[in-house]
Amino acid sequence: MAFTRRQILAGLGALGIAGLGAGGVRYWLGRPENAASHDYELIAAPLDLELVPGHKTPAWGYGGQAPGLELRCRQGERLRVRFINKLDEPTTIHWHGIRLPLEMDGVPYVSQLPVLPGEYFDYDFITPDAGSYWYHPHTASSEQLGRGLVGPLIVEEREPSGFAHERTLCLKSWHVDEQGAFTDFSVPREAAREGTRGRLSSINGVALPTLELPAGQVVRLRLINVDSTITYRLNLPGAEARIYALDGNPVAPRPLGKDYWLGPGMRLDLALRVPAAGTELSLRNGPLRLATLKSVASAQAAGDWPPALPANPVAEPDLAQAETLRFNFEWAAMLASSNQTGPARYWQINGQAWDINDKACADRPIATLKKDGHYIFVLRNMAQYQHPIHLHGMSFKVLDSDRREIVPYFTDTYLLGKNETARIAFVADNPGVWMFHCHVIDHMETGLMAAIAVV
Ligand SMILES: [Cu+2]
Repeated sequence: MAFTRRQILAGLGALGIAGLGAGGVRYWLGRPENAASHDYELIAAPLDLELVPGHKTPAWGYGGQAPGLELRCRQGERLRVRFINKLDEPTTIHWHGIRLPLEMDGVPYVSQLPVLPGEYFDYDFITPDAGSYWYHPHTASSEQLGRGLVGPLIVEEREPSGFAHERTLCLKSWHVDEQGAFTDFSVPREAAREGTRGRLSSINGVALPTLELPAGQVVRLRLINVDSTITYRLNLPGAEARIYALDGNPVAPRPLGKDYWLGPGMRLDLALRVPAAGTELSLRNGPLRLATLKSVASAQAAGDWPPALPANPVAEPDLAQAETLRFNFEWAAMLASSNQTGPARYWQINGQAWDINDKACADRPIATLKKDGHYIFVLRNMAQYQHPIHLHGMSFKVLDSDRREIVPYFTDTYLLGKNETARIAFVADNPGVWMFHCHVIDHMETGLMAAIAVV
């Protein structure tokens, strides 16, 4: 793969961009009133946060906030982000769930060179699918995501969706102590198990927030799990709530039910009928409150449930002609003690552990698919820990599982439960070398990643 020469920040002057720094982000070409233009300038830089009252946390943010600025585009239109690295270390941006060309995928040494301190990179791609997505680095992930480099990317439907109100809720736990100081983002004994959890839970960077919602209205809640480890068991006791989309992709609306397990990287679009003014609901993770949703008086007439969202244009796999490939996700910690060189390897796929320090790993794809071929992947979890399995570049259809009832749906991340075997299928319609990995960052960084080539 040939890379364009890295551009240096000094070159920005010639483009007439001045005053970078304070504020951190703005549209850099402006947004003409009547034209479809989604152009951003996005800076990654250190950012002090007050996560614990009275204490500073030395976070890193996008656009002067953590989680980062909400980027918005419209389905079928072009998103352009001039990304400027003002950190002291290399980084990239990966656009989770967006089906885009490989050069825009943000994986260092696979789709681009790392963006060095002081440099910029222009991300420029069409967003083919509407829905809730997010962005984050694909370099030094446990620390970079851990310090706050995560942000929402919302792709609006081509036509108005029928939701008059919406809120984006980014769920993240912070690895901080009582003084707001960062603790270890990755602890080996946790990495070899469920992953290292942060202690301070938050929504949009605030612990236990109260969110005001308009009484009588149906509000679209875009819940995005930007956490590195935690699977949230989301529930809203006493609420009238319906699921409209999973991981960006619309489903036939159905009640939220008892709970929904949202693994790292996954998204849930929920419609909530906000109760009478003055009512409070608890958004919870299992029994733990994450936020209070408080109903406030609204002058608008009561809203009704919008129709189902239109399907995204994802190719339908033909199971009759599909080739089947098997992937075993294995716990390999017992092997780790005999391997004293290189990074810890606690996990592997089909006997192979990814080495995050080996730039050539992607030259040895675990599978090579034929462009436009139809494939069934059998995903088998050999361990007692869950793995949210994510594929870059293409969406896949979840077919079935030996552990639960599945209504087939398209996604980019499937939460593979303990000892579960599930089948997914897709058309390999995007050429490139695509990462295929667990989104528990500790698992990914200690072996649970592979490359899938489409040629
Ligand atoms: Cu995992």
